[in-house]
Amino acid sequence: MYLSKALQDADFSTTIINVHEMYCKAIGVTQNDEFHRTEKQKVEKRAIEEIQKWKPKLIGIGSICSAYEFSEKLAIALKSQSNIPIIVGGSLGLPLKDLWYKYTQIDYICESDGERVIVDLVKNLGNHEAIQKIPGLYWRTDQGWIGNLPDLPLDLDYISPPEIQEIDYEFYMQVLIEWVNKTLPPEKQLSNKERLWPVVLTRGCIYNCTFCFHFNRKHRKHSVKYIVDYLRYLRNEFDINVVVTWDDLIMANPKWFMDLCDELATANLGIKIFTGGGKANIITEQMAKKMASANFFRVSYGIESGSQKILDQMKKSSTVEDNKKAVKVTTDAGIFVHLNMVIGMPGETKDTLKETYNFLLDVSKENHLSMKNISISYVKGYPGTQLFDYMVNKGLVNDTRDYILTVSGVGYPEPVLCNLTSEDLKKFVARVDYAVNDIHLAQQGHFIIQTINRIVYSSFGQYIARKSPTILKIIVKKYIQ
Ligand code: B12
Ligand code: SF4
Repeated sequence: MYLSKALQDADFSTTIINVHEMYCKAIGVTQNDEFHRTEKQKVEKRAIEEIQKWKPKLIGIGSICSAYEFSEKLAIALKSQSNIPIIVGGSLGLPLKDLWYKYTQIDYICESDGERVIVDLVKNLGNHEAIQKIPGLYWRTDQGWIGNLPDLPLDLDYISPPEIQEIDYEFYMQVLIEWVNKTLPPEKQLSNKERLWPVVLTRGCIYNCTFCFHFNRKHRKHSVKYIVDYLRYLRNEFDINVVVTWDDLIMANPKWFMDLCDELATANLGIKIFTGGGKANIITEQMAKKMASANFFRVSYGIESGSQKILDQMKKSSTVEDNKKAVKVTTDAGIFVHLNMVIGMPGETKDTLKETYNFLLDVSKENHLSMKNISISYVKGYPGTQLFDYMVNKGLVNDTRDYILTVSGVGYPEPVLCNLTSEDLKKFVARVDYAVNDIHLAQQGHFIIQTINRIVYSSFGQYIARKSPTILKIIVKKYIQ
């Protein structure tokens, strides 16, 4: 949508084929099921046909590495029909450049912001010399990719906000509400009458965590005025009353961020903000209070681990104490806090897991958290990250394409990167689930449900779970979660 707007501003016409929306409309929001494979393939065939019918001057493909399988298929199908130039961008592009080179005939890869790159490219199609001067663009040669360093202005206001009516936004809002609600407890969930839209206020991150992908280590931002004006526009024109921010690290520049909070509080736009991108070593009591007065109602932090050894190994630049403080100041400010945890990093042991277990129990007790505040992922190395390079060096990935086509999501422990087994990791998650629920139910005075929770996680409950997992799932869903 950003790229389309930039091209339209430069007087080119564009069409967005939103394959994600097509999947959602055909099969619903959860599309990972094997069961849906045939339906997905039908959608993909339709998407390819639509693009071929349209015969554009340039085709751009953007997504993340998990969409490589279809994107490769798409690029091959399109190139087999015509020689329309194709450019790939986002984290789907550069981290997978070797696969794009070997398995497809795509012409260009964009590194970082695409707004200027795509406009310059379209303007200069056919003029090879001019194309080779575009910052942030890679082009195919017989020797491989050659490219120019990107031009990354720290002030993002040169970028026009996307036109939300370019896609079926009413439908997309419902998809997003469903996604957001999965992360909130019942009393905080959004009704389907609410109007939610994603926004990007800053781009990039200054940190260097081993499992996270970035093109560079810069943090770039819009001005406070740009953001307030844009949110006002969304409120007035589309009645948006909730926004979700997709920034990597929203609070990287504390002064700018607190100024933004002050302006939003003064503007009083009637918009609630759901955000990720919290950083435990940056948040302070004062910042959390300002966030609350600016109507931030949920913030998540990459807490990751209760073990300092693992935090250091991840290059997280935060301490266990920072993490405790972040949860406390956020909760005290009346904002729903979300803790993203990741287990199974190289070096994870029973002892480091025990530290994480104790950490989660302590913060849950102190701040009255439930499992709705906590999500535990199994670590995954994606191309472009230090963790992925580690996996390649250790021989855990032999062929990047095979890996990317088969790697599971963060809800599955395999491949295991530490000396524990996938069963150890799964048991850890179950233990945290049980213990945090147990504390929460007692704190809420729900003693009968607490007893059910205890039975479910007792040896007897686990025996039933093995015999009939569906019954257990129903009990957990109905009474405990
Ligand atoms: C929102 C988000 C999600 C949402 C997506 C919701 C949705 N409906 O789209 C959810 C929570 C579902 C999600 C899930 C996952 N995500 Co995610 N997600 C993000 C996030 C925070 C924002 C993406 C975004 O829209 N950014 C805003 C746009 C404007 O920026 P952009 O995409 O970079 O695009 C610009 C440039 O890259 C370039 N560009 C992009 N595309 C194109 C195309 C062309 C042709 C051109 C020229 C340029 C271009 O121009 C754009 C404008 O300047 C990013 C981190 C980030 N802040 O970018 C991670 C990120 C994309 N996610 C990531 C990952 C790993 C995942 C998961 C795989 C995690 C997991 N293991 O489960 C899953 C995958 C889900 C799936 N089914 O595939 C990684 C991807 C790493 C990689 N190497 O690909 C990222 C980069 C986080 C990180 N720093 O590591 N994610
Ligand atoms: S995990 Fe968070 S802090 Fe670390 S590099 Fe990624 S966005 Fe930055």
